[in-house]
Amino acid sequence: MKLEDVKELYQKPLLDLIYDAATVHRANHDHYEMQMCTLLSIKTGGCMEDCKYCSQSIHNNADLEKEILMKTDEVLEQARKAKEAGSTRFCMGAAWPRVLDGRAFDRVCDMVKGVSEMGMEACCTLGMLTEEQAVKLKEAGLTAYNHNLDTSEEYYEKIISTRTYQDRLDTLANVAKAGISACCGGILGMGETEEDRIKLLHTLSNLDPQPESVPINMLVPVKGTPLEDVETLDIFEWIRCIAVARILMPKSMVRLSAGRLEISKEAQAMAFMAGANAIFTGEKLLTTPNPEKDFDYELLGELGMKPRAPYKDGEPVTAQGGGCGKPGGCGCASQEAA
Ligand code: SAM
Ligand code: DTB
Ligand code: SF4
Repeated sequence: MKLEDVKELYQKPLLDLIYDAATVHRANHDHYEMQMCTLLSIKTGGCMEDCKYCSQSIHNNADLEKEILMKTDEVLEQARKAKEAGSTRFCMGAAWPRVLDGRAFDRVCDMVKGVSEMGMEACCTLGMLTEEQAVKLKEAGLTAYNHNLDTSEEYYEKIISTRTYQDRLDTLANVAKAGISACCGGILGMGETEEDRIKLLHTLSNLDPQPESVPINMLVPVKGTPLEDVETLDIFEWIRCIAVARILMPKSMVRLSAGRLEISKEAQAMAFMAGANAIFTGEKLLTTPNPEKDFDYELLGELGMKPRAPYKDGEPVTAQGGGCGKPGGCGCASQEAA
């Protein structure tokens, strides 16, 4: 779709937009299902990039303990716990600007292999990546690689100066060449304009192939970062972006990522209506807090929704759905992996 058409869509009356997005959502997905995912920071802090929003950049002054790359066993233990808690996708994040070949990367490949063998979708976000490294991750069993465009190309250089938009696009191309699905989205509420949000959605939807997953992060204003005092984005703008993402990328998982802790359950329900169908569960994202598991399962229950089954090679691993398979789920661990 052309930029002008995306703009026209974006500016529709909100309730019409949500109605249209809900229609697209129901035609392409089971709208009762929510994919539950867990994040783990496998290497925390000390990152050389200067992303203005990030707690992990050495250029910022966030109060954060740096941690070296975790051991494979520890990561797989966390993955097992996440699976028991009902998660079907496990995403490992490292505060690296780029992947360097060597023992650390080999260890990450072992982690991916272990998570995949548990019957969970394995996802990584490790910064920039070459095609050869992407192939290694694919061979280890990686389902998806998270690499966000974050905002429009124009606003990007106001947020990050140590890399370019083209660097991001190059990594996304390497991921696609290796046959790995891309998880690619952005951050809203960084002081960008409506035009920037429209351009981001336009660029995301014109990626070829479209991202399998589109994380929509609401900025978590971390103390000690240059964006700590940025004005909070109106929640209807957040919902508008989710609806437009759903219409432009009908088959993608639209993933509510950072920022949910500050968003009311009513607004989250509206986002589900507008087509969001994946959330990160667990009380921590990478370094910032997230709603507790009970909040999420209660909300799904109240709305008559249920956790989604994991998918491997396009086929569901379980026939019943996540947890016990009851609508709304109960957070139980009775998930049988094939
Ligand atoms: N270093 C890798 C990279 O930048 O691609 C991976 C880790 S990075 C923390 C993953 C994503 O988290 C970023 O692309 C950004 O979209 C999101 N993120 C980081 N800090 C955030 C914050 N304070 N609020 C919202 N989203 C944030
Ligand atoms: C994404 O887009 N959001 C997640 C995941 N991909 C890796 C990360 C959110 C991080 C929020 C800030 C933090 O916890 O440090
Ligand atoms: Fe580093 Fe990623 Fe944080 Fe940027 S977003 S500072 S690349 S960890």
